[in-house]
Amino acid sequence: MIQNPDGRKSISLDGNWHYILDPYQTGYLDYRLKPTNEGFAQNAKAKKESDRVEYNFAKTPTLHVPGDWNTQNPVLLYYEGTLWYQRDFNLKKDPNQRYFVYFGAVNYECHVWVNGKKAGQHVGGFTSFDFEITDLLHDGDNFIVVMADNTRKRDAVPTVNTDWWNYGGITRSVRIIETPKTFIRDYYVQLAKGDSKIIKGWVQLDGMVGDKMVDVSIPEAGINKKVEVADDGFASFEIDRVKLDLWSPQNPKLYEVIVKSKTDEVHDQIGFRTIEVDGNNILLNGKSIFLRGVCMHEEAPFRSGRAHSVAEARTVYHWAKEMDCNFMRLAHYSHRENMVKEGDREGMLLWAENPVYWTILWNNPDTYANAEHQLAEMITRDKNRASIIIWSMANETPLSDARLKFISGLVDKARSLDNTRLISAALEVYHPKDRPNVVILEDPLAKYLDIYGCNEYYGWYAGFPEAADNITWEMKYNKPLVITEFGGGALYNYHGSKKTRWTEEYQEDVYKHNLKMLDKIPFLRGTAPWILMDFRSPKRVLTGIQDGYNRKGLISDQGQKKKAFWVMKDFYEKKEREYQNK
Ligand code: GCB
Repeated sequence: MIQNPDGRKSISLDGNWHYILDPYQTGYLDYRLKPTNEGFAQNAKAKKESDRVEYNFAKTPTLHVPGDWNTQNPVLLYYEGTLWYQRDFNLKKDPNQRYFVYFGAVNYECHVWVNGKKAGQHVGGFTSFDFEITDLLHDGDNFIVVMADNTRKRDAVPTVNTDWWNYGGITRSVRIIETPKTFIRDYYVQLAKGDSKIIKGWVQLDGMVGDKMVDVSIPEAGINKKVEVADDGFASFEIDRVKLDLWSPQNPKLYEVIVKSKTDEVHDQIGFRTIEVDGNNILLNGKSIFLRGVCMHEEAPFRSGRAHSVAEARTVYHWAKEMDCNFMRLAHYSHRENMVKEGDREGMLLWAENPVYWTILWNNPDTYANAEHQLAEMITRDKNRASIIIWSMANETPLSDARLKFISGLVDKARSLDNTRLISAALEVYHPKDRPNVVILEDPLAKYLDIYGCNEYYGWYAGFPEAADNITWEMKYNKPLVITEFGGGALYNYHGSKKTRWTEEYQEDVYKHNLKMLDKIPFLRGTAPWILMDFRSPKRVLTGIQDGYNRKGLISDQGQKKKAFWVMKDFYEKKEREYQNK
């Protein structure tokens, strides 16, 4: 994957693309259900009136890219299956350059052709990828065809059952990146684990044609390091005795970092901070912090659908800051790059998550390979972002040996790619049979994690709000606990007694009782209630209340704050004061 597409010379392919809805995969399979010669990918046109060509992109309507297809045409709201996209573009091809088509994400599987020739295919709905198309491009007019398929599959990651909308299509930006023959494909520039005086990193060149040196410089910090490149284009480096103004929520300082080779140069904005655990504490730049968090899906405020813009990212962060948050759990999959970059600028600490959700096929090696691949893509893209402090492996996964092997394998992979961030997962609560009022945190996966993440729903799925009052928490490990979900549903502006489900008063009461319980846990170092904003989910079928939305938002899908929002804000203001002098 090409690191930092924003820092490259590129042309955008965002805009209107023609599309053909193809539920029977006619563009791909013949009437015996055998693959054709890549059917619609050819973008064939009838030349004579007698020609039989049974499709014509030029006459079809368009969809906007980036964007899910579901919310652009009412016919597509529930559509799950195959859809073909096509657009023309013009490009002046320089014979001395290389070209890549870069997708921010396509949900879920996609196949890409340029000028009728296959460029590549990709699986996984939330990560970026690119294909080299230097040899497929023409100088001048070109066309690109993408087949996107969001069919849910039992052996996929995530699997068939999730509590969010399966938005399909080219959900994030597309561009063509132009590079020199030898270019800087990837780089990693971060403080060494727990050491604010040493920068450790590496650079990977692609298409080595004898470059010997790369330069890594941070002019504002007086850093300029020349590094020798090995034959495979790889160069690792260490810069010690650095003096940097450290990144934090109070001071989201970003430095311009320039990586330069003989033929290429990439500029990035990177923040430097350390993140560690020490017993029950989470240390940011060596100082104990409390993660004043909230969860969020990649759902667009006000309009519903997949969010994609910077403006939408800002809206969400500003709501969270209004609640006095310093932390956001980006659930349940990798969110778009501009969300994470905006997190860097806003000073929001982030939890990034792989879509290993509920009950995927733990014993299936292909499912594991898929999960590991998506994890690697997430870390590859975001490993230079100061805001991301936690990689989450999974959410609410029932205990079994196969699951333990699967997720601990992912932990090893994550640590091998990035040893500086913390690893966690959102786990479930367990009660010992003889002590029903005790939560015992003893998931065997915890041994592999830096932070014990835990979801609980006292007062919503488990009993009434008072249920939380008598519960005490015990943990078998000397680690920080972060409550990665709690909460309950309420329809905005539905008022009544606190005993009436779905009222704002009921939800408020859930929050009050839960926060009282949680605040007593000595090893608690963060909370992220579920969820900042109502979001679409086809599982939520209660007419008049849910109407296709999960209503656990502290804010409605139209941006209206519910009563529980203010309860959370009070709690966070108190926590902020408490941690100021630690
Ligand atoms: C959970 C899941 C989350 C759901 C939420 C709910 O435990 O992790 O994806 O949306 O509960 O609302 O039930």
